[in-house]
Amino acid sequence: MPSRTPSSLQASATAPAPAHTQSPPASEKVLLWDIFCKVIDNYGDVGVCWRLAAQLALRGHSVRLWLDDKRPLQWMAPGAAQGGWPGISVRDWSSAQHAAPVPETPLADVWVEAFGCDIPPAWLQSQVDAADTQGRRPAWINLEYLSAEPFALRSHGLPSPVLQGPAKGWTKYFFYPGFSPASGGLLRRSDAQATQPPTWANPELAAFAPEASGERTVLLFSYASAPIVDLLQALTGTGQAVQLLVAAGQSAQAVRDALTALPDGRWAQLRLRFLPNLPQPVFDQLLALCDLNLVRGEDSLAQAVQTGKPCVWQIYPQNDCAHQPKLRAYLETLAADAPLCAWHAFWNGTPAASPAPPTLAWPWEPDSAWPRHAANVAARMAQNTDLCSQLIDWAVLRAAHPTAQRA
Ligand code: TRH
Repeated sequence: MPSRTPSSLQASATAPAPAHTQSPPASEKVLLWDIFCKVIDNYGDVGVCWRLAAQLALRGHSVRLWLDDKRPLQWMAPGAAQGGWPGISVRDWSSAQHAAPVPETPLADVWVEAFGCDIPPAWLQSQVDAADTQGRRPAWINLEYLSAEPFALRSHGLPSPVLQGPAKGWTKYFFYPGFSPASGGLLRRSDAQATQPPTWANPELAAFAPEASGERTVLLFSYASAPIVDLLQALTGTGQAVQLLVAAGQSAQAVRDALTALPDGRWAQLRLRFLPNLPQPVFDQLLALCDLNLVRGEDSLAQAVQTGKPCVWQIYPQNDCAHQPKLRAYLETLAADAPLCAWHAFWNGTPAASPAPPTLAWPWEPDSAWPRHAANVAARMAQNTDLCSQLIDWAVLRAAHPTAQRA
């Protein structure tokens, strides 16, 4: 099996500039990207694609982001759907589905199919015709879900021949995000202020700043299946003033249900603050400011891990527990210690988990190793080439050498 990264790319895989440095090398060729995203459920599909689009645009590239549901952008990236973000044009998936595109959609340099969404055939046919006319083919990437599992590393960068449809005979390539230097890497924070240290003085966060009395802040961004009552009880038993910032949606509903089910007053020393849906850059800053992040899905996990702050991941629950191997692979990659594994077993309802919450470790406890471990993991991630840079490197190489194989 050929090596994953052509030697010419390995040079670019050296340790990148510190995380969140957006300014590209002056020599970087800018490209036109089509990113296709079908929103399955929750927000991560849009979240990842928007983050990638924003990073590409910050580096001078042009992006057409094709979405079948733009609604999350109303709060995730206000103004984006109305063309408010330079370099990014948000397009209706349906406009590619029912008719060949109008001439203003010139052939892109790169196609990114997010999470195997399959490009609409009508649009694909017209773009294949354009490719045949122009004698060049876009670099075609299937951007997969983040995973630490071994199969993802084995599959990263491999070619996938197109066996049917308008592009029969073409080749697309798998890109797997990951935590390892041999993976596709992680997307960094996508805002232009990403180089600025986050602060509670941010106008959109100031209302949620902790009290000066040494209050700790925990962010809750979870699925409805999370053991919320056990969490609230555990938080009230730490002997530490805590404010729990509850993300909008499933988390907020689950907390409100818990409060209804249990007598008032039980949570007296716990400050509960319900958040609005925040713009993605603001949410990223919040992750960097909290003492403990309880995150879910993939994108908020990737961001939380890179903040260097302690975090616990609630993996997307699946009926056949297929998500458990993915969780185990993540914890192994982090070299998680027993308390962190216990937290994840409790928070994900892992069958072996004790029915009642174990004595949960808290990162603010004296001599806790958790903050140091989290900072070490973030430092490791910062040394990996980020996903956006890897995608650009490969697409630029492919544009210059159409037969270039990343395999
Ligand atoms: O919303 P999620 O659970 O999405 C997940 C992922 O898409 C996962 O791949 C998929 O398998 C599963 O759904 C079905 O969690 P995730 O991945 O963290 O995506 C949330 C996005 O929303 C992320 O980009 C952060 C962003 N966000 C904000 O911008 N503002 C907010 O206030 C909140 C709560 C989230």
